[in-house]
Amino acid sequence: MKLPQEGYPPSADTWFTEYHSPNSGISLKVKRPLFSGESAFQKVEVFESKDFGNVLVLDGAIQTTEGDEFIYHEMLTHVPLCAHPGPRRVLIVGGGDGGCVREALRHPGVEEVTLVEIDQMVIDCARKFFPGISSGLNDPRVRVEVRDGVKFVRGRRRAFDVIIVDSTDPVAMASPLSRTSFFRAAKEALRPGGIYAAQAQGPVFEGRNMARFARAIRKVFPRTDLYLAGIPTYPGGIWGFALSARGRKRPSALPPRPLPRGAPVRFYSQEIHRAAFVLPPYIRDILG
Ligand code: AG3
Repeated sequence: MKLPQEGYPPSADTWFTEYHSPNSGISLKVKRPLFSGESAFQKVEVFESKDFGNVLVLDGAIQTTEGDEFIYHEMLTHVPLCAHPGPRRVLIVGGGDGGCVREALRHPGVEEVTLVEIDQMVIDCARKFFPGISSGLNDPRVRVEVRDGVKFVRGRRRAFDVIIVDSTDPVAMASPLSRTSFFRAAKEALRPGGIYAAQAQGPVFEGRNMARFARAIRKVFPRTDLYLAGIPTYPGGIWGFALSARGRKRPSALPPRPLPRGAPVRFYSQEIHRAAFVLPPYIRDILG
């Protein structure tokens, strides 16, 4: 462990900072820039960090780091998939890095995973700079569609057991993914007993957005429960997810099926699954 004075002040080296407010943010020391490009949709950057491995940044916001991606991808994928009694067809909207695809493929019953990512540049960067995350994209059970997820979902009827929305923050490009019209289309696209899960922002800096998101989704899926995981490189370090069920039971009450023995998960477990729905009172207050 380095003593703080050896690595400070940060200005002597190159640091990447994502600002979470005008007054705070997270900084990672850059070992080496790897990619910077402007797609039709967003600014795409990849760099190697000292502490978290390779980092994918979209429009200035950290999306994925090799060091802590397992927490986010396991929690966004296994919570809905284990809450479903027997998922066979899975749709992932966004998530072009392939992390949710990789996790979904750990379920032996899953026959088909469709990934609908709007930005080819994200997929290309994932294949090149995040091989351990994107590995599942070449699996024969996976169909990759480079398309707008909103348009893809519209008009599909009872096609999927689980829909996972792994989007960027719901500003600009990703905002249609948190509108009631999208939630309605997604509900139609679910088979009976289907489960919907989405990243729902963090309560620390985005509490109001998180509350708004919860209200919007409950208009379409009255049975929606929020759950949390600690993710070191996301704003505030605590991240929220929404789990919605088409059926009659509250999604947090659906007993989690076990993962196959030996599945290489590092964060998810049945205990974590149940515990993640227990919200601290200050977060319950934020959510109203
Ligand atoms: N998608 C959601 C990341 C949100 C992070 N927000 C931020 N850093 N402001 C992550 C994609 C991973 N597959």
